[in-house]
Amino acid sequence: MTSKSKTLEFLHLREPRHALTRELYRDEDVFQQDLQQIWHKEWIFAGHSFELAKSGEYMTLQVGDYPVVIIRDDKGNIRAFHNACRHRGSRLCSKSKGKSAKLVCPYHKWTFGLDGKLLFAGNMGDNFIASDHNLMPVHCEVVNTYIYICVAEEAPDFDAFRKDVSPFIEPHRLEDCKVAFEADLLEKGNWKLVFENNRECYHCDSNHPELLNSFVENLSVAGVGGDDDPELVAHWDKCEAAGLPSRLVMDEKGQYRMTRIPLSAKAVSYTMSGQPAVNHRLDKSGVEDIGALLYFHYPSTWNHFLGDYALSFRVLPLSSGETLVTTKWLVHKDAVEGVDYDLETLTKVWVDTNNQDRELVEETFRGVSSPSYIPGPFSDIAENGVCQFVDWYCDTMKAKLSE
Ligand code: 3BY
Ligand code: FES
Ligand code: FE
Repeated sequence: MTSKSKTLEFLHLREPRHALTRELYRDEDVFQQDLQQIWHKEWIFAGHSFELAKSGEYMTLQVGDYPVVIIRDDKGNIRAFHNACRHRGSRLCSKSKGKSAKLVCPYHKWTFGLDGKLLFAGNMGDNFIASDHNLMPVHCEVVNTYIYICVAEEAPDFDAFRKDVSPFIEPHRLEDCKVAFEADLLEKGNWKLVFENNRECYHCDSNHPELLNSFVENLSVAGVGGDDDPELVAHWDKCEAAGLPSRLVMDEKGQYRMTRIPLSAKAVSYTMSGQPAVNHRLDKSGVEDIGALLYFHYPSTWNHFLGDYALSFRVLPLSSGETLVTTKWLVHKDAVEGVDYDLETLTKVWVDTNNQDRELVEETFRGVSSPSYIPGPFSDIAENGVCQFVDWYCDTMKAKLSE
């Protein structure tokens, strides 16, 4: 049986409104299909344009089998390339971030311009045509500082997402931000468990004491809709009157969603006290308690925007049982550490929350790895979000595997 048909068979064995089966988390063919059908085809969040402020600044990441480098060129454009030399394939950049006037391969010094052109290749003789060996571009789009890349030859449409997400992020003025703190977490679990865990707060009461100082689970937010929740509708109305798009927007295919939720009474930020961590607001709405704007885009990112800071999360699968989660704490670029904010106060809640979530993911990965594991049912009340993610995954995979 091919790896495709084997994966399709596993997908058909999933019962509606139930967790995924052991094989869908553990099987190596399924993982290869996750890469080929999703990670190698979809738009993947890489990082923020303000991290590449000057020309020559670059960042690297690994999207499944593909090493990618993203760089700001001499004209100020952000470009992405396959991070593999056109000579014998060495990675050009091995650091996760850096700055370089040109991309010089460490192996035999082939040298590429920031536009990907091969500028120098020693000892290649007269018949060598340099322009046949430029770097291979990777699709790259930037929306309100969010750099998305797609390693497929043909990328899916990006415009619908751009049109939907941009009005939500715009008032938070991310282009005026900097990364105040960044943390990589290597989670020993399948990437789908990481996103499933993020899409429900059924686990919050018993696991996230720090987060619950400010975060209130709003059950209608997790799934779709929310129009029937008077508190949520009142929050949307208040924020929209102040110029902040807030009403839930869900992609028709379920790949992305934006919505703004209220925080608990008196809390205006994710801090232990509920008070702002940064003495410099991002938005100009004039409303103090705007709550949190949430946006996710499958399979690679979820995000929170508060009045005083924002958080971006990036998920990358390293193997069937290992996932890299990178969190960035974004503050206004003029906010000074030690004066306008204190790192411990800023990062405490989500450093703790991330660690707690990592442990939940790892324990679940251990449990679902048992041959005795039988997928249990989702709660109709508290697990509509996680069911929405799992349905998106199964529907997307089935559609692509049957193409
Ligand atoms: O995974 C979590 O704990 C987060 C908290 C906020 C949204 N999500 C449920
Ligand atoms: Fe890059 Fe040889 S592999 S110069
Ligand atoms: Fe959690």
